[in-house]
Amino acid sequence: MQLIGYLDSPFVRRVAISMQFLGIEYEHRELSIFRNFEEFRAINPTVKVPTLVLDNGLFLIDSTLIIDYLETQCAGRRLMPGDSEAYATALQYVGVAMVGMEKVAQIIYETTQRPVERQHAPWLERLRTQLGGALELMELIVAEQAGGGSRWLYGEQLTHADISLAVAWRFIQFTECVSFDPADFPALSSFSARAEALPQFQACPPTS
Ligand SMILES: N[C@@H](CCC(=O)N[C@@H](CS)C(=O)NCC(=O)O)C(=O)O
Repeated sequence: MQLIGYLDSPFVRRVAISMQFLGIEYEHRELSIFRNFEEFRAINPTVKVPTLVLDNGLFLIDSTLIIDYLETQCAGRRLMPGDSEAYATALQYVGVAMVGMEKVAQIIYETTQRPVERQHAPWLERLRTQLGGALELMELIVAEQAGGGSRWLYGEQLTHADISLAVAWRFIQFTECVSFDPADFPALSSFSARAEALPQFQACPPTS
């Protein structure tokens, strides 16, 4: 199996880290959606990362769908809480973290792919407001459900909620187009520091 995409994409990184936790081996292929557009297009005409190329040549896209495949078809277990109520909250937390990632990605595209004079300020303002909303929720989730970042959300084992929140915060914090003071997000900062110290996260450094 080949996972395509740089780990500077939080969507690629959440898949890579999940594969570490699930013990699934893969080849990592670093292709850029911009610099390697034509090469990428030959593999996957939609040019989206993450792309997972299966051994039979089929390719999968979208981190959540890829994770679904990996868990149900390869690992036989899921990085989700078993209890129904906890499962629902974990889905909500993953969703909030995914919006955080998505809004930063949209801000990056708006500010790096358009000439300055063509950038639409109200649209950027909207994206930043949505990102702020996601971040406030992320901080609240970790503060209330993970002891202010001193523990994981659902006990000893990390779930996709833990992985997504940590990956999203790392992405948001180190992206130049947005700036937030970590001091305003103490729970997320300490949660992220603990997650980033784990071998599964260390194996997937967000470099480009
Ligand atoms: N919902 C998708 C989002 C993936 C995504 O937007 N990836 C970005 C890179 S961070 C991408 O492929 N951008 C290229 C494009 O949209 O044209 C997922 O979870 O995989």
